[in-house]
Amino acid sequence: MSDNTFAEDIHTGLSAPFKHISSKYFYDDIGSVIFQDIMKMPEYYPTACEFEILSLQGERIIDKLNFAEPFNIVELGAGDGIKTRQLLKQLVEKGIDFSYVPVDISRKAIDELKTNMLAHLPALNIKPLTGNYFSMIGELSSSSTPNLFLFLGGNIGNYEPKEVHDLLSGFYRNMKTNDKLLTGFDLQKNPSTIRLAYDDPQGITRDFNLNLLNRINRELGGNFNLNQFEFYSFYNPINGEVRSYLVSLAAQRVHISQTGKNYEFKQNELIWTELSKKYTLKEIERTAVDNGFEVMEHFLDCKHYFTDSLWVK
Ligand code: AVJ
Repeated sequence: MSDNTFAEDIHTGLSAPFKHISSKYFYDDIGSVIFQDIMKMPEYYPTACEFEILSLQGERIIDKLNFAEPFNIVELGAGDGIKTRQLLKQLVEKGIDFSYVPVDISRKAIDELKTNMLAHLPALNIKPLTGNYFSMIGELSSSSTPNLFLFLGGNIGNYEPKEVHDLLSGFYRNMKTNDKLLTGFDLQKNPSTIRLAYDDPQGITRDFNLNLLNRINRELGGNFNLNQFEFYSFYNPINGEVRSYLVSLAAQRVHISQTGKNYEFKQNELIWTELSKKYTLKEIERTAVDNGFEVMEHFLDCKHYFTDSLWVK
């Protein structure tokens, strides 16, 4: 991603009637470290839930695929790979013939992941790919080797309904018949549990959000005063949406040298930073069918907080 795109997106988002910054910009080097801290918080349950699912039910997931060997496990947006490693470990130990194919746009991320995976699983057959999800899926599907595509971590929760459709129908179009897709969805649950996960008492999630303004200051020559902004997040149990914001504490003007523009904030004006949608199993099933897939099975953690949902084309 070039700095240019970042500057353009920030300019567009801060010029809109309802200001917004895409949550994809959370993950610079500093934001990625803060996200690691979020995943370690007791309030942030999704990581532990998906870790449990992949550790305890890996074998059931693989049995359900009914794939002839060799096959590929293709991970779209692999992150640090710790959860996926739980699944892969079980396959390696059983001597199953498969390749692990992590796909990411960042070459650096994928190189680090490879080193890390091999340190823990030296016998793993790993074939990293860099590039765009759709073209990589298309390329992999042109061979007769069966593919399990992984889209884990509940990243789908950050997408608006239209974006969910574009993403999943794009996956579908590029997959071949009988290939499988395993997607992580965070489930609706006690609203207080969700609220705490996205507005923790230590303020780690607040810092994660404020880092967006810091990043603009660092990379685009902005002059945001971080003391003049506050974090606000709320969960709406009626539609399952967590929406997160930065609130301008005063009427203020911010200059960004890379865009060459000033941005005016009214007192209490919001910058929307993230959607984290929580699903019901019914909604997941409708989402699958609307995009051409058939649901094979939901793999839930013991608290029923999270599901890795297995679909087939
Ligand atoms: C990485 C998108 C799964 O929405 O739960 C964590 C990011 N945001 N706390 C999520 C996040 C605030 C996270 N995902």
